[in-house]
Amino acid sequence: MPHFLATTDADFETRFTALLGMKREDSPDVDATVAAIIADVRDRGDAAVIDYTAKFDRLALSPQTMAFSREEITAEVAKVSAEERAALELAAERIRAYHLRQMPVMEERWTEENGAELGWRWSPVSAAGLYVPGGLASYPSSVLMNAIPAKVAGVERLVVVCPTPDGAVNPLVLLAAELSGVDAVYRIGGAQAVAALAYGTDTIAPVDKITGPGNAFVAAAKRRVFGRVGIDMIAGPSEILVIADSTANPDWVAIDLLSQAEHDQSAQALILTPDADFAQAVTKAVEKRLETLERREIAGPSWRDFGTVIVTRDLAEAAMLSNRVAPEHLELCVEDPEALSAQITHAGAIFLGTWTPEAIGDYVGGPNHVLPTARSARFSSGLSVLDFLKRTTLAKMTPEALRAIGPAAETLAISESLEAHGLSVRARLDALNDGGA
Ligand code: HSO
Ligand code: ZN
Repeated sequence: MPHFLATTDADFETRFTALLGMKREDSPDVDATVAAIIADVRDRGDAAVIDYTAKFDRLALSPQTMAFSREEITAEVAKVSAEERAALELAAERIRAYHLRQMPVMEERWTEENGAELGWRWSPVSAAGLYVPGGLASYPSSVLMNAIPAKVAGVERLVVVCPTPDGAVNPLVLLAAELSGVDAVYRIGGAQAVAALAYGTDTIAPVDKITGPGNAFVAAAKRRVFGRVGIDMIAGPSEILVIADSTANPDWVAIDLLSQAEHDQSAQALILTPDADFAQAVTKAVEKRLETLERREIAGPSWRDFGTVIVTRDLAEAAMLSNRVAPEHLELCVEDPEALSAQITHAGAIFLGTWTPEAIGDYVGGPNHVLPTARSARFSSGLSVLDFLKRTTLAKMTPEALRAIGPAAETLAISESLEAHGLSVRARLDALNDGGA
């Protein structure tokens, strides 16, 4: 049974707070193992990567076969149906167009009255590595969502690592990599792949930023190499929160909830509505859909353990509670989604109106589907071109500008007992005074 709450219940606040603090993932402590793998890859490079791939993926590699060859990619990609190719191409085009609009003005500059010029400039990271899981969660759409923003940002070298247990390859992943302009795809995974990307081996040149989802080993490895390289985020199980009123279709809402529940037994789907009858109808529809859903063994446990139905006093209260959750995905299946959206302050992505199922955003909408989970939308955003750019600040003084603001710098330097700081300003001020400039 999902959790049922009503905001008029006497114990609502206690139960809602418990819900917010609920731990959904059992994250196994793999940190010691991961630390050893990373140390080994740093030490032995390719040889270590090859050994771990043989052990974990039952795949014999050599430095020459670590990356897919052009011929292998062509042969694999030819297996993709015309329909799937066209769908992936449409997705790629739309994601590219959206992320192009996201690009900031690359250089901003302005001049103060005293002549000082200030500003900043954006520049891309030189090389990025994208982790793509193997097996069940090897999503071609996620390749597009990670690789396209990197390319749009101007990343020069973009490589993919994707484990292929027993040699099993997903042709759609290779096609997605090709459509996004990825330079190389390595058939390695796990902590060893993350270590190879961060530190480099004879075969794999090191990158500056690693993005993409992965299992507990990958997450622990990303945490460990952070600092040496940048990382995107540590993603948790997916979440969806739907706010609906009686104008919504309970069956559509039900299947939207299940669309995230089917990702993972630890995924969470929440429905908030002021209409108790509608809440009942959605619950019924979920049960009905679960009877036949292919992934009912995943979606069912997710719905029963973490699914939540909350009846609110009104839509404003639903918006307020949703802000406390800060969901990864928020659907507003209400008559006036724009008005409700104005009340939303914390959400990874908002889907406005009954014609916008979250699945559109997962594939072809354009916005990124790599989004903050586990309430981290309170302080962070989904993946974007900005994740592959960094900002360099610019400052240019004139004699007049230095005269105007230099003395304050000198004063602060002296109060911080940093004599050379003060002197570097003073030397110039003195020269100005001597020269009468
Ligand atoms: N909803 C997932 C992404 C995804 N869905 C990939 C389908 N494929 C996390 O935002
Ligand atoms: Zn999804």
